[in-house]
Amino acid sequence: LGSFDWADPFRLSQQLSEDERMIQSSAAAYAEEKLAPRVMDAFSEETTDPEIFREMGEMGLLGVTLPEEYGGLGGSYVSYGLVAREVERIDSGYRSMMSVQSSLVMYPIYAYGSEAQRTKYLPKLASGEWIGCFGLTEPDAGSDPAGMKTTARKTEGGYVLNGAKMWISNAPIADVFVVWAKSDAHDGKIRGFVLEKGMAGLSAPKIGHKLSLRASITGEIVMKDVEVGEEALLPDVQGLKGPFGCLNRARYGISWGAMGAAEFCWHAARQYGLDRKQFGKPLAQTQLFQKKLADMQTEIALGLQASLQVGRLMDAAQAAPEMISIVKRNNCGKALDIARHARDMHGGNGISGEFQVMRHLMNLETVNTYEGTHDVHALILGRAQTGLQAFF
Ligand code: TGC
Ligand code: FAD
Repeated sequence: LGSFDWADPFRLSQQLSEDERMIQSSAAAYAEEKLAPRVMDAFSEETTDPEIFREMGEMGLLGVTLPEEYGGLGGSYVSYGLVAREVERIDSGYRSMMSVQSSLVMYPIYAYGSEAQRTKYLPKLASGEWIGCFGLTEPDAGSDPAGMKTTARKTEGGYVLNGAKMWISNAPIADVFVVWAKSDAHDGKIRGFVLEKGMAGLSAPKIGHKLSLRASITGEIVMKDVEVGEEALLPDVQGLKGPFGCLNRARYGISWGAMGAAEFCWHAARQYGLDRKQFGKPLAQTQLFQKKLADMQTEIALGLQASLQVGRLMDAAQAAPEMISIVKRNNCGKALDIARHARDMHGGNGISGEFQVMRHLMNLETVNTYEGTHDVHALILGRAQTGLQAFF
């Protein structure tokens, strides 16, 4: 019979390649050495250090799956997931910064862009010299992005964009803006455009007073008659499948990331229960405490295995979006429950920033909502098994 490692019940690490283990351990070392010491102040003061993009770029953590010729690592989707897990073990906001840059900005430029767009943008985004953001959501179009109002009007030499995007990660510090708009030149179909900081009529005010994801800056994107040339259009995609192709990748990464945050909370609760005595014995020696730890261990072990399998299928080009909905929905929902229990298991200390579990809990409220809410993914899965759409 084999031995049991309580922290890695199904021996996930044995299921990884040598390259994947190396990427994971360098992401873990970076996150522990550079991100962990900053996060408490960044969260409490609601500040985002743009230098983090440069550091992540130097470590090869931006665009992990893209080819080396564009600054990527040529790594597997499993590697990308492992990076998300290690970064989010520290903070969901830091993982957001990384995953928006990699999956929502670099990926569409790589997959849908011209060669000129790839060579202009990808190396600088991979190094973190440029910061990117992705504008899909609008004040009146969140779960239903088809209802967007942003327009691209054809002119002689290009397009004029008008509209507003809401809740956009990285926007106030972004150099590169991938935005989605309905184009009159393409029968009102949704098209992607790459805008740059400093364009006349383009602004990105910060959204303040967030109670979640405070270490990751969020903003609006306001476009008032922003004139762009033909070269700003992403030529190779039209319709909602453009933004969704990016979201598939980001949602998959989030499924790993949320498990990283959950693992932090689980380990913290376990340690707290071993250290803290009440009624003459460690809290960890009570049945209720152990039941909660067993539930956490089980959900995390199952969630990680599921993400690993979806990642392997992505690497084999066999993953379906519905598989990604299962792991995004399950892992975010379970991570939120785990963080809530870990907060409770820390008693009064659980509300202190020092113990960090409540920060994860607050962050996971966003992670459960963005990239398709928990319920929206249920409707995607309901449609896939009944053939009946229940969105409207
Ligand atoms: P529907 O009719 O289902 O589809 C319209 C077209 O899109 C295609 N499509 C997909 N293609 C690739 N991958 C997917 N996952 C796809 N899902 C749909 C579909 O084939 C169709 O193509 P075509 O060629 O036939 O036109 O569209 P619908 O309007 O009924 O959509 C409903 C719904 C709910 C599934 C969808 O709109 C949805 O998923 N809503 C959630 C919106 C969302 O996730 N927003 C995320 C914004 S970005 C963000 O949150 C970033 S935070 C990142 C961070 O900080 O980490
Ligand atoms: P709504 O769509 O209004 O949903 C409100 C509630 O109604 C939810 O509970 C939802 O599940 C429910 N609901 C909606 N439709 C149905 C239905 N048909 N049936 C039953 N229930 C339904 N977007 C970007 O484009 N880029 C980003 O970088 C980005 N970053 C973000 C960062 C943060 C911190 C946050 C909070 C959000 C970010 N988002 C981003 C936006 C995010 O994707 C949306 O908030 C999310 O898609 C939900 O849209 P909404 O907020 O408009 O909520």
